[in-house]
Amino acid sequence: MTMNYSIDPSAATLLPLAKKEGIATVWDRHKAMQPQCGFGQLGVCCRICWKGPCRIDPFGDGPQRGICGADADTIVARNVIRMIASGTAAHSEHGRHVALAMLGVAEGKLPDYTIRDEEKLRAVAAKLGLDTTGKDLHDIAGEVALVTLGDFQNQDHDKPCRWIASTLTEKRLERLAGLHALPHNIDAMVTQILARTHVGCDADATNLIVGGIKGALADFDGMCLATELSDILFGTPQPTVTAANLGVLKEDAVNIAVHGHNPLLSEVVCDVAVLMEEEARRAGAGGGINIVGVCCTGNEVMVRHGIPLAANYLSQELALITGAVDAMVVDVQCIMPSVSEIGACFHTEIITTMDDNKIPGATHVPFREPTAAENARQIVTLAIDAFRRRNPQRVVIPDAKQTAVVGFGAEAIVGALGALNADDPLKPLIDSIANGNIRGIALFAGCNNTQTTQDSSFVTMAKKLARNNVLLLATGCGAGAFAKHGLMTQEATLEYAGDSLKAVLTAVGTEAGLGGPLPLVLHMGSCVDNSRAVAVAVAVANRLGVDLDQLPLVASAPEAMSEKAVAIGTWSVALGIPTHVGTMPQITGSPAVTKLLTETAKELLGGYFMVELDPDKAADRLLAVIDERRRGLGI
Ligand code: CUV
Repeated sequence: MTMNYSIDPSAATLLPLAKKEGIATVWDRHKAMQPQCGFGQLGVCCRICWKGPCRIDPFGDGPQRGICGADADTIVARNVIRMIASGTAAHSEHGRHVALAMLGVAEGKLPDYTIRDEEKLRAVAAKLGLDTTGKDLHDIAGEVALVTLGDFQNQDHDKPCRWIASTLTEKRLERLAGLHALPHNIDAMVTQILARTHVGCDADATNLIVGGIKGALADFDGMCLATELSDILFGTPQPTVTAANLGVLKEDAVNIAVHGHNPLLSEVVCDVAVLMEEEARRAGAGGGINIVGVCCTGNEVMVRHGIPLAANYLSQELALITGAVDAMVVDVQCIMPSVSEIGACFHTEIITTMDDNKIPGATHVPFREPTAAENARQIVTLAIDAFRRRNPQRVVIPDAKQTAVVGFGAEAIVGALGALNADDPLKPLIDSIANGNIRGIALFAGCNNTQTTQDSSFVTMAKKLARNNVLLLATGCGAGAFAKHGLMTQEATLEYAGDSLKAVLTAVGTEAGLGGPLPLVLHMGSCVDNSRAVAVAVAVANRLGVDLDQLPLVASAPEAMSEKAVAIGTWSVALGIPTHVGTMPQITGSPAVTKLLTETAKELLGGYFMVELDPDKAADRLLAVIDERRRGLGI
């Protein structure tokens, strides 16, 4: 039975244990929820006002309009763009938080943070069109932060957000401007979606979806700025060797899991933990302090500092069931509220840190940037105290741990390629695509979802695409899946890559000093780091003088789940990228919206959604799209 839930070997060890101990996990709750509401699955349930809830009869026998008169198209469109608004809000709050921290650093108000990547700061300032001559580092940081915060404040509708305008290809910007889809202000886009979907407002499904696309592009803007400013503050990822899966927990160490999304907290916890090793040893932890990551916080510290990744989304509860996690420190997003209940079955401290993200039963340590190190010390102290209470009899750390070579941001990829051609780093990649050694590029993103076997679709699709010489990039819980299943190793390249892809990865990896091929899947970071993949694609498109919708580039979220994934998928489509979804999106109750997103979008934007639940068939469809794009380019 376990195998239907997950292909993760940790689940095979820990789910029977959970069952024996009577601990319910996400999979038990999924089962208890069956059958799930069919109206909700189709997206035709409206709860926007109190005359409802209303639902449209998908068989055509019952009501075809809600009480206000909204039909299935209106209801589905409103529901889906509200998801985009929430996803955009989530990512952009994260981005704002980082931008404000950077302003604080520039103003000398945040002693626990610093500028770790000066070169990147200068590159970002130049990209944003700032004149930095004669200015010192802090002044530049301050200007970059203010310009960035301008993307949350600009009221001039004719002036698009600065980050998006300085990131995309000219052709893409023109195309989006032509559709009135270029955002001018991130916050305004979220507000506008909520406003236009209020009862009695926008009822035109097409107009609503275009508004949603604009909102999703604001999400993209927020991601670009979150990623780039985080690199400036915490370092730009470079290839590093680490490990993944629950076997990274240590019996003899204080295990602290950092979980959530925003690096502002986790970075300081990592710094402080190093200084508190001795205290941990005094408490009996011979192995000191072992920080491990969960979800996208895990990805952030993994690609920047090689911190091992313990779990992706669906495995977060399993981490606790090992009985070996002393504290799980969480910030925002993708944290199951159930963690406090499961933590209470053990000695584990669940520590919330953000005042607007609390969980009943958890210990709250309010995290403030000006006192970051002090807050982190409190957190680590709680973890060490919990370690003293740990029951060694209940510790079951699965024998599941895979090596993972990670840290492939745009700079690292260009850097590795530069080892082959220092004067023109993109040339080896472009040549390999042109001569077919690399058939295309696929970006895997997105979550885990109980609607499908955990990690399975990611692994199945990646193996098939790699065999067909597709270069694979990954972020988010998809990256977590590949790391856990050993696909971010040089061995995986040798085993699974098609011959020509293997040759390219070997040439680049060897020249770049990795002592062998690049890993089969390149870990680019967290969900907000999807912007890194776009940066590479834009560089290639600009170099070729084409737009993004001409490149043999596809995206896939085989196990999508969150509202953030809806936002990301939608901007991916808006940027011209054919985007596969492997779980059923809640839109099919409206044939009009479904057609718009899966067919008409292709004419309007070049990108479009492809829904295919079978991973094997999905890989075939992506290969067909890649070939179609290749034909378009005449290669
Ligand atoms: Ni932001 S959004 S489950 S942690 S990828 Fe993971 Fe990634 Fe989805 Fe969440």
